[in-house]
Amino acid sequence: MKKYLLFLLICVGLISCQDPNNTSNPPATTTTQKPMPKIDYPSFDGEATKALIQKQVDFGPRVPGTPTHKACADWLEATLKQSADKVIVQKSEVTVYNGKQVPMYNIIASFNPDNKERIMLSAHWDTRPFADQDVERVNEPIEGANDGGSGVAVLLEIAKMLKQKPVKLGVDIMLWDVEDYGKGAAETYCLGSQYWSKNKHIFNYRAKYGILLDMVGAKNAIFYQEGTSLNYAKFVVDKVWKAAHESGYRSYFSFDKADPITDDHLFINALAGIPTIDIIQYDQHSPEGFFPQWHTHEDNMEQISSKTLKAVGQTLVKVIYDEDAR
Ligand code: AHN
Ligand code: ZN
Repeated sequence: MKKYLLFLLICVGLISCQDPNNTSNPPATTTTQKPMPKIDYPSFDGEATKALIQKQVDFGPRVPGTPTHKACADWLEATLKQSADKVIVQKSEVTVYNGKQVPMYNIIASFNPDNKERIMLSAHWDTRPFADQDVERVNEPIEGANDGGSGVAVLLEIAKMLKQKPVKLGVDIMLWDVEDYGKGAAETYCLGSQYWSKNKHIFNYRAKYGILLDMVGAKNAIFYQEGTSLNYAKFVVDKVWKAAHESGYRSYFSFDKADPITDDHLFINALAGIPTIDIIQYDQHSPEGFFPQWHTHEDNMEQISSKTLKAVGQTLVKVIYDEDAR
């Protein structure tokens, strides 16, 4: 019995010697690195984020050119004005796949607008005018809880957080319009981000990198490292996946690769030259490619998980506050 007690005491002694904050005797390999400041990361609220998706869905479909689209644009602008230092709504008209002209509102909320060190966080806020992956009512608009609502909600919650716990870093939250009015050619998608990439809201706008969110709210989502992101911005993929794993969300962020896709980040990379990745539920081996209810009337609140939203939001929190501490 005494032997066991002695053994236990030795164990406790050894463990207590491994103090991670022990600076009196640092290992030789870390002596040249500057000490990492201890950061108090705010906790990201997945439930509040889910409520922000519900709020968008309650407007009805956010199809460009409809009254519900305009109503939601006004709400997004007003909501972001409560947190951001400056909100710019970039207004124009764009021509969709069938030649029809529709109004476009890109909504851009800036924190620390005078800081030249900036990062860009974005998502599309419009929803698809048709349900072309469904078996019924294929010509009616979808609710777009995940495809449209989820990325926006995460960014609205991030905006609230940046107001509560400010950073010195410049952060731009950009909500793209007319992403999902495409049919056929890839260039018929992402009209809002294409417009911005050719007509920045600020002359000579630059950001170190960008992170796009698309379909980030479904239950059991897995985010693979998507090919376009790897082709243009591998260092951002590495940074974000590392942050996810260090935040405890390795089960959501897989190191496996997925084929390149067309999304807003492609045009931001190719036209604006800002290295940008897409966090998106995409797997070319799955039957639908995207989440199972993609472009159907089942893209509704039932598919949304506050846990998935939390995994994505908390990962962004780590990226933002680490970047600010650099
Ligand atoms: C295409 O379907 C060409 N790209 C996927 C982009 C997308 C659609 N994101 C949301 N809906
Ligand atoms: Zn879509």
